Amino acid sequence: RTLSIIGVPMDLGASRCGADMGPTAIRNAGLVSRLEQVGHSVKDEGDLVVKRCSSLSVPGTASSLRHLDEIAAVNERLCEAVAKAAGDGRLPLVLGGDHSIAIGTVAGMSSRVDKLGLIWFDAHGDVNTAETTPSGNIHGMSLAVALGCGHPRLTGIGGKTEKVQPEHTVLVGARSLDPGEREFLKKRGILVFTMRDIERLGIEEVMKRAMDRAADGTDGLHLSLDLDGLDPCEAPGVGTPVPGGIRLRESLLAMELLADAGVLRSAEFVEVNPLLDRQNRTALAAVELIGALFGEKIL
Ligand code: DIR
Ligand code: MN
Ligand code: MN
Ligand code: MN
Repeated sequence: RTLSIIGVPMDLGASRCGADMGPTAIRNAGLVSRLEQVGHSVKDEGDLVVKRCSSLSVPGTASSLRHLDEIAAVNERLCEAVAKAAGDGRLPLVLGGDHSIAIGTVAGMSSRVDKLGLIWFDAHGDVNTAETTPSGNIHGMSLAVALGCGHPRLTGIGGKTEKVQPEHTVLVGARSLDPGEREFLKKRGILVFTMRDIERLGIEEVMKRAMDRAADGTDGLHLSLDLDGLDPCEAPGVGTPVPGGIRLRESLLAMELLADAGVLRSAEFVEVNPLLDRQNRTALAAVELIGALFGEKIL
């Protein structure tokens, strides 16, 4: 397979700086050579340009979307880059950056894939809107935008407003949802596997059910993986760690099951924050997961 790596050094969607260094950290953890060892041919397209902002950590008012202009502009360009790669037959692998960049990735893929399924691996729901956000941070809104809900500057990126259907969208790893998010997920009937479900069913069964939803009746799926879905003891370098997460070994199995199913059209790995990390552990975990997702085998 031919892959396109697209880095997005974005940290405007969260209120902590450092996620902008994620793409560099993941590359330095050995990403390209790992993919080449599995036999893929890799085109590293480098990083998109994201404007620096000095007032990043200044508290903004909740319900006003912070850095909307620049986030919309970057996601427009990301959408184009992803659509171009996919249109040329390369599988887009997007490196973040905070999770607001999923807006552009999903928009780009949905312009190339008729019916796109979506697996959202995350401790959070990312389905806030301007009305429900407790923080004003757009990284907590990107799944809502992909489903067609949110600021028109964001939902308007790419062709259609609804990039994915709720019945083809699955959340895996949820353990920190805001009240408005619970309501949003319930109202739209989105399948959510919380940590409780993973504990009780096991990750294999959860992934089987997740793929049933996201891959059945679609033309393949996008994996949007927030590293904070993992347990912070194995992925400490994230802006909003939540204890009690998915273990690395379970996450690796999840990636292997996705690889075996052969339904993946694109993937993104986001929220790696080297400033909060220890010895690049989180970027190394990301590379392990990417290796498994793209066919590394132990035997
Ligand atoms: C929270 C945190 N739900 C918000 N979200 C995070 O600000 O909307 N998403 N951390 O990754
Ligand atoms: Mn997220
Ligand atoms: Mn998260
Ligand atoms: Mn986030």
